[in-house]
Amino acid sequence: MRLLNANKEDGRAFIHKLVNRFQAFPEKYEESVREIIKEVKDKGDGALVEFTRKFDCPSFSREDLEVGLEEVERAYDQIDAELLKAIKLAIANVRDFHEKQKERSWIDTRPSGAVVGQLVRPVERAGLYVPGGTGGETPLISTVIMGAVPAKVAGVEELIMVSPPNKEGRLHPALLVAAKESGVDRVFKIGSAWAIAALAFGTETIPKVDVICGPGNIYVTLAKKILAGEVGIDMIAGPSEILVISDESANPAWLAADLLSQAEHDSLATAVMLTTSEKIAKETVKEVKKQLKKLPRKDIAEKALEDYGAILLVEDLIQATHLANLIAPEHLELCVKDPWSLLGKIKHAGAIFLGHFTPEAVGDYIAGANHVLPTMGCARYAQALGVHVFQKKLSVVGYSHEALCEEGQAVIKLAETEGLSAHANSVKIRLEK
Ligand code: HSO
Ligand code: ZN
Repeated sequence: MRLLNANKEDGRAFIHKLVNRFQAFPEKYEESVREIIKEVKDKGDGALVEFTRKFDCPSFSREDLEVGLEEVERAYDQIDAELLKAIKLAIANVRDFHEKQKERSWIDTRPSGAVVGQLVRPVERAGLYVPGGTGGETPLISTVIMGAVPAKVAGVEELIMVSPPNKEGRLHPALLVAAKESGVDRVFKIGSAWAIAALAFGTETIPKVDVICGPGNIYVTLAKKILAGEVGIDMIAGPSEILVISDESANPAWLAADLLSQAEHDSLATAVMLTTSEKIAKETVKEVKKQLKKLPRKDIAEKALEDYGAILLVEDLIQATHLANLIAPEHLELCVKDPWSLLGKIKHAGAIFLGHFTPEAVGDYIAGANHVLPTMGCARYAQALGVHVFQKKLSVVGYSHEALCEEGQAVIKLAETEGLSAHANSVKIRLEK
């Protein structure tokens, strides 16, 4: 892992690359994704079966598309009691956190007698994409929970989950249990760009949804980007990112573990630390090397650290917060003596983790905050997946005769100035005696 100085040439160049990381978003697969989308639009289920046979499970047929009730019941027998307990705790915490995000409808009456307000309504049907996880062997249980619970808290009537089957045409039992426990209504075994297209258009078997959420690989992400508008989407999510800010009070072994925890996600992941302490910087570099050797996903993590991994020395913690705001990381850990004193200075980050005993992994799994977060600098304007993705606001307006008398002239004036006399007439006609 490289050790740089944020105030020297190489450090500045690395920060520049980091700040502009959205530009590295690969668009080169766009043509093939567009072709996949067209196939699904034209051929429906037929295209889904064809793609799934070719890329996931050679013996797949149309009858295999939906997960049956017995399959879900069997899944409960296939996972251990401790895992079920962990799933239930995660769901309870995620539900508790997201309940607080719910917005209320409101209606106000003005002195004129006009009534204005907003109704908050859920979308009727939502789709949740859950990645396959290395051929179905590393099921992203937490991603099921992070997508499903906010949707159900929002009041979505029908929640559809999709995930690619393994070679035998199955989904991991832990995924099915997490789906059932989180309130998912129907589960389909399809993945990649064809799953997104199926949710966006609907097929003979797959219901068309209003909103699609959840992370995925580059094919999934490009399909969401192309179909956004046709269907609502949560965000364009890139590879995982962690930015750690540390001072001399931090523990290098813990810092290294946290950096590696995100590097192991993806060879395109970002794992960066800004530190005020040269001693901590050097020891963390050593620790990363040591811990990396023992990781089963060593190759992935190593590649990530090569491209987007660095430890940078900064002048002081104030400079660290300035740089963090510029980078707008998905995850920001404040591994410093007094994290609360830095919190007020953080303007842009997907999620913030306070102090030495809050590794990002607690947020990934159990704290209740959502782990689907804006990446690639989008935290400058975007936020975590949440209840808002599944709700919309409907404006409500009601005028009385008196209210229209009071404000109608202003409508007439504005409408006539815009050259829209029918608009003006619709008011005049009501004000005539
Ligand atoms: N850190 C990932 C989420 C995740 N971690 C899932 C473990 N499982 C992106 O925020
Ligand atoms: Zn993670």
